[in-house]
Amino acid sequence: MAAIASAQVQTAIEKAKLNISSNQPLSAWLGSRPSFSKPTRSNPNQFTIGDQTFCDTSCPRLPIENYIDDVHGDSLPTHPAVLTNVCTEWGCFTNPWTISTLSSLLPSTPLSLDGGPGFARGSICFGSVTLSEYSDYCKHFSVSDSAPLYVFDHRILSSPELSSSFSIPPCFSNDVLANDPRRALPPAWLLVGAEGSGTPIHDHPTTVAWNALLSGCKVWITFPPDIDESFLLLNIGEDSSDDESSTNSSTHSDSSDDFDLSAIEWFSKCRDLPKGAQTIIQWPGEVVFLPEGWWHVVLNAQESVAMSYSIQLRRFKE
Ligand SMILES: O=C(O)CCC(=O)C(=O)O
Repeated sequence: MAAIASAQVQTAIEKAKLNISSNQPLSAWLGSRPSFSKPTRSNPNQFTIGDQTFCDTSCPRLPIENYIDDVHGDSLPTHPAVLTNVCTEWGCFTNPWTISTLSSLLPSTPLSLDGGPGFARGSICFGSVTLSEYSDYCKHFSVSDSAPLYVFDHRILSSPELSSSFSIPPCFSNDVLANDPRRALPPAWLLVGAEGSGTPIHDHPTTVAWNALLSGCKVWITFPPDIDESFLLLNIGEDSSDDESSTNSSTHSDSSDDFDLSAIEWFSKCRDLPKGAQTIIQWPGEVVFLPEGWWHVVLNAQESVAMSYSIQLRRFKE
């Protein structure tokens, strides 16, 4: 690795790539990507990638005022929902955080960088980059990568520069796992994503998640906790739709070989969604709420800035 690194590292992004996956040459990150048409404000409910079109399935949109007195979140839904009116008065929404505004607020702060192709999926906070370096990557270089890197940072939201720009809704204010050493991952993440970056499919078995989008556009697919996992894996093979030995449709198989798909690969390989799956096209100011155990895969259909929280409510029973 040292030999590869000294020969090839030129930029912070390249260094991050080698930290994220030291056994892969930089060339392994490059590749073509399926083209997609971004949802737009005039056509806000539709997203097309390759030959697949995903339409927003009208997930319930619920005003946060419904939960204003529920400080333990007991009455939050048990299905995915979009919470509205959460961010209306937040400074980071009225003067929205974008890569450019955040770069001015945090000119030289290193932030954690992850994402990329399937081989990098196990990485959590292995890479590091400033927002101006990441901005440069988004503008000029991310398009050469088969799956772009994604700023996913769990420290910066509590910094003085950012923490006064938003407030935690009361229904998310009591985290049973606060200060609990059994917590698997930190609760609060700033997400800054190039177009085409995303979060591969996963669930949070014991925590609910809420994700506030401040700029850009995200496309989510969610699945109930009891979904047949073969639907998630999408190990459809490059030409399985032509494979006559395949008795099932090309939507799924029971091999786990492709569990490590990046979000963009997952979307481009996905065919029909099973019953119970939801497609959510999320716009700035909307908060996606996911109950405990729901699976999700998320693609930044436009360059996006969001914050993502994962907390355990007292309603969760082992
Ligand atoms: O990329 C995203 O916005 C989704 C983030 C997510 O799934 C998570 O934080 O658990």
